[in-house]
Amino acid sequence: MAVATATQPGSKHNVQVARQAYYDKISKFHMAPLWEVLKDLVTPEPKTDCRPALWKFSDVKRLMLEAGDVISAEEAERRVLVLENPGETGNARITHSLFAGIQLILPGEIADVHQHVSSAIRFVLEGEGAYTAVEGEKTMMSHGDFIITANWAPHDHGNPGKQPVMWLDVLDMPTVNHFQASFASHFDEKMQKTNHADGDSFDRYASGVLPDGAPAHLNRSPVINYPYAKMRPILERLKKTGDIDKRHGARVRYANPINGGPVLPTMGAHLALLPKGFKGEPYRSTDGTIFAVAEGGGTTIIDGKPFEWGVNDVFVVPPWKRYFHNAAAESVLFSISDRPAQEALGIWREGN
Ligand code: 1HN
Repeated sequence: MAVATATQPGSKHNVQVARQAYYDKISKFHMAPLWEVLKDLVTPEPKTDCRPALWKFSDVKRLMLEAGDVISAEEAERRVLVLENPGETGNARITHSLFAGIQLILPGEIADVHQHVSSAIRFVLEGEGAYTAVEGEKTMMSHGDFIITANWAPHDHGNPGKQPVMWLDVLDMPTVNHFQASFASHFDEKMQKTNHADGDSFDRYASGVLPDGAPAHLNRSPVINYPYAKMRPILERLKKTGDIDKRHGARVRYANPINGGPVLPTMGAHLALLPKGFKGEPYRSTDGTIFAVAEGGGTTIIDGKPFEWGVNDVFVVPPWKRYFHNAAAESVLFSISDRPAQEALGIWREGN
């Protein structure tokens, strides 16, 4: 009986050697064998480097205030600490598609006006007295306010108040850079001229009327600030009438009042109230999701591991990892993800 050895034609070893020689040859023509990598490219379930992670506000605040001693807002352009996903260290992202960071602006500081293709949202964590100016509207920032800065919208921030102000920034920058479509520009002046009063865009577009002649199609919301003071009572109404989703709690979706769609084409956000003692049912979806705690305290089990959270903590759930929330106290969770982008492309899925 013939025994295959390393020297026989047709042996496993010879096949490997012949294939490698072939791969080396085709590589000179900038070609490669799909069959060697197919299983890693077309996975039966989502594959991600993103890991579940949580940032305690007590750490974030202490370290962020130290950054105030190290660099001024002007020198930094934006004094932001990147929340780096531990599975994507060095890549300046919290999920594969989204950037998240914490920004600090100290009393007396301004952050100059600029614009870029990346859309941004801000969710205000702590402090009063700072403003952001977006597309001619200057809006004061308070805890829980959800502020959008759409693609190419000029924006600058300032703090004429007395307290340090911190907020969560989330940008679709990794998505824009995936398409290699980034542009940015600066203005000669440090602050933009603002002729729209605080709350102007909310009152104009989100009061059941629209300015006559407003566009019927707009792929981003014209509202700059969705104030927490206006959103919080709506959650209370949902709670009172028992409109509580078994997975998400009493939840609203931040909407574009022009068409009911998401606030931005690349990012969508929700605000959810979890009643005290809420024990959520498991949920998973293909959009890796960033949570910020507006109120309360509880635990979210992500992929079998508990993450305990309190006010202003930020945590992230990777794509398709199963999670459920337990609320020790009545809690309010803000969340944001790339779901609108995935839905537009027809690739978003959810499950339990
Ligand atoms: C940016 O422009 C801001 O305008 C914040 O406040 C964070 C992160 C990456 C790129 C641009 C801001 C940012 C950013």
